[in-house]
Amino acid sequence: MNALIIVDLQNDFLPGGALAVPHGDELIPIANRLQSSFDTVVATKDWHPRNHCSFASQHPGKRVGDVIEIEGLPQVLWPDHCVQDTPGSDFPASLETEKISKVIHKGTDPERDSYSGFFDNGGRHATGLGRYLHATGIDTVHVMGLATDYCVRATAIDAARLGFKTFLIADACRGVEIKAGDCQRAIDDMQNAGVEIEECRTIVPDG
Ligand code: VGL
Ligand code: ZN
Repeated sequence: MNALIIVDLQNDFLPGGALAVPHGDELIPIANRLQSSFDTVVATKDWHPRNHCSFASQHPGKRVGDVIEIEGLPQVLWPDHCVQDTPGSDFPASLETEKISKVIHKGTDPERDSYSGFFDNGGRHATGLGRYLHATGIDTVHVMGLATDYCVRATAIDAARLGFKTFLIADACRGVEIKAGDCQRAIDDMQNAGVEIEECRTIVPDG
């Protein structure tokens, strides 16, 4: 059984949002079109408290884009984004959500970030996504969403590590690309972790 994992397709990551990913809005019709090809559709939401440690605003003297250390891990500082229960953390209104059977909220602990939909960045706390997919009989996952070089990368790598046959739907992702080449490096990292790369047309041939 296969599942589509839609990563962080939320207003704040779309053009006009607090942490806009270029062309992120192009993924809405793509997600709508892909969903009917899957047994199960799940989505992750970046879901931060107002005082989240990944926000530059919480670190006096630091700026967006600075990298600090949190619990021994490098942490990029972001603008405030995807604050729980704000419009920025909602799915866009035009995203079809009826088929989404589970929404996993991540990044909820103020003290640690969670790029992956499966675990926090230290790998210490599971979100419940792995357990849910196993309980649903899923052995294969296809990952799409935002952003290629952060949460998509981490989610796909963890899925492969957990033993799911894992595909990245490469043209159904968009990246932040702070540094030129970040998206390609992320794709290389995913491939090295055992993730297979595919494109939408292998799933919806005339889409
Ligand atoms: C993300 C940066 C900060 C993502 C989330 O969804 O890729 N990126 N929080
Ligand atoms: Zn975040």
